[in-house]
Amino acid sequence: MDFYYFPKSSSQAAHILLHEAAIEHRAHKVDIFSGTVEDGRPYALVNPNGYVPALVFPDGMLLTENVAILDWIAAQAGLVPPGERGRTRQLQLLAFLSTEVQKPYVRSLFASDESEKVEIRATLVKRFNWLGEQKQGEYLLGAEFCAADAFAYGMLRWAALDGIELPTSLTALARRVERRTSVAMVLAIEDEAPLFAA
Ligand SMILES: N[C@@H](CCC(=O)N[C@@H](CS)C(=O)NCC(=O)O)C(=O)O
Repeated sequence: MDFYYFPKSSSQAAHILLHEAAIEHRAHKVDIFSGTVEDGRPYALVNPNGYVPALVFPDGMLLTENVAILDWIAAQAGLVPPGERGRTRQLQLLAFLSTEVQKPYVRSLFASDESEKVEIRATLVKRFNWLGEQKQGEYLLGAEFCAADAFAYGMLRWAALDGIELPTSLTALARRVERRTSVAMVLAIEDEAPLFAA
């Protein structure tokens, strides 16, 4: 299976989960600004929509969208919270992170005026506070690491690097997630440093 990513982007969660689930894959770095894969191929030939992450299965099927990719990897490796509504609850948080955190965050980077930027950042503080209130144990959805933790970790890195105020429950979560071997492996591949280590 082929996995396409861009360092420091939202594709980091899928990258972490592929390692967490020990799913064999070839990781291809994409320059999302020039639209080129590191081997020189135009990325549009892989994903016509141009964004990462993307997974290409051995039969050629292209899977895009963080929520779908993370849900698929989670199902392969049991990274789904237990209980009748465990998967649904995880999908709720994945969709929240995708639409209520990631998208507004990216919009804030390209906001044309300062007041719009300030407004989006204030909304993000509220979103992170809500996420912090959802935390049910050492991880977001209980005692075990799940796919939502990987996505949350990537978003918490963005927030921390950008000085967005985070509740202590989430900095504790990020510190715990950062101690996982899968995270250390992906940070090394993506040439990034740990941010939350105690
Ligand atoms: N709808 C996609 C969006 C993913 C996304 O926004 N990826 C960003 C990196 S964080 C990207 O590749 N942007 C480049 C582009 O849109 O051309 C998803 O939810 O997975």
